[in-house]
Amino acid sequence: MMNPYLSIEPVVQAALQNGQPVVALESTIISHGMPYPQNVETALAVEDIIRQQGVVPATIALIDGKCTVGLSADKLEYFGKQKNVWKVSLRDMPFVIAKKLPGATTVAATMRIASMAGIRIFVTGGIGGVHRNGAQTMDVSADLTEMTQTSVAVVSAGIKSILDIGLTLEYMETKGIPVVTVGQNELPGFYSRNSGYTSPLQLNTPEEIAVLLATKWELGLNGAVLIANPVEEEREIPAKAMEVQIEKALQAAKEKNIKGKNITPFLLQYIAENTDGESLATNMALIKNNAMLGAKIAVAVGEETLK
Ligand code: PSU
Ligand code: MN
Repeated sequence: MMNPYLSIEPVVQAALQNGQPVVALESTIISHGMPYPQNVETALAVEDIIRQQGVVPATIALIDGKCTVGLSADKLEYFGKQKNVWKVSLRDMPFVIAKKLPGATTVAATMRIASMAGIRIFVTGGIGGVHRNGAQTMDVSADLTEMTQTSVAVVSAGIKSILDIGLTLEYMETKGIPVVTVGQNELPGFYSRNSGYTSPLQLNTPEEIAVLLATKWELGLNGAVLIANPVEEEREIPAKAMEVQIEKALQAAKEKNIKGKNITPFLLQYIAENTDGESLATNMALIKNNAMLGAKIAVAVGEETLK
């Protein structure tokens, strides 16, 4: 029986039933990660890229007491424009559903709902992780704990250096979350192709990634795989230039005493506003780049399971 809190759009439902590839997408990135109207533009473009690969996109959000899998263009517009949308990670999920409030789902919440719906591939921009100073503040994103238990592949552009990348990698090693960089041996740093950290693993094709996913899950090793896809060279912002912006944003957050779930959206917005739209353009480009890769992985996973 289907979970009564789950509402799957008919196109997505049909694809899942027929074994066609489906890719999940998050909504926090729309409501809290980018400004309007670029957020909606990006959400629509990302879905189109996925469709062009013969894959069905399923953007996930909380609407009217349901975990909704697959959003219409109107709904995407709503989540991009509306100011009172909750940022929902696992902690706030039961509250927002019980109260039937509109909720944009983070990586953690989106992964859980994708898994409930039977979707194995999820495309985003960047994940949450261990914050700088995380050893003292204990600010560790629920994205990481969710990745330890939910078997969904997370396609990202790496880990943004608003976080402590080193501590985040240590946590993922402890918890058995493979981190795979595509086509290079250095972990990308979201806006930049470089992060200063060697990637734990490297694979070069969607087919190789599909085999890794199948192997992990067939071994009974539950949990996510983080796939790090470097942004295109023409679009990257060098790590050094970004670091200046990040330091400024962290200082502003400290002065304003921003904490908890508000810190990530605050930093993202601060950086976007202070880089003259350049970081936003990079952000849009890398999500599209990830959508293309995620769709190809979804196709390859489909072919792998037929073997
Ligand atoms: N990192 C990014 N871009 C984002 C986010 C993180 O580079 O948009 C969003 C994602 O939705 C992620 C969430 O799941 O922020 C993490 O929030 P927190 O650190 O509060 O767990
Ligand atoms: Mn946090």
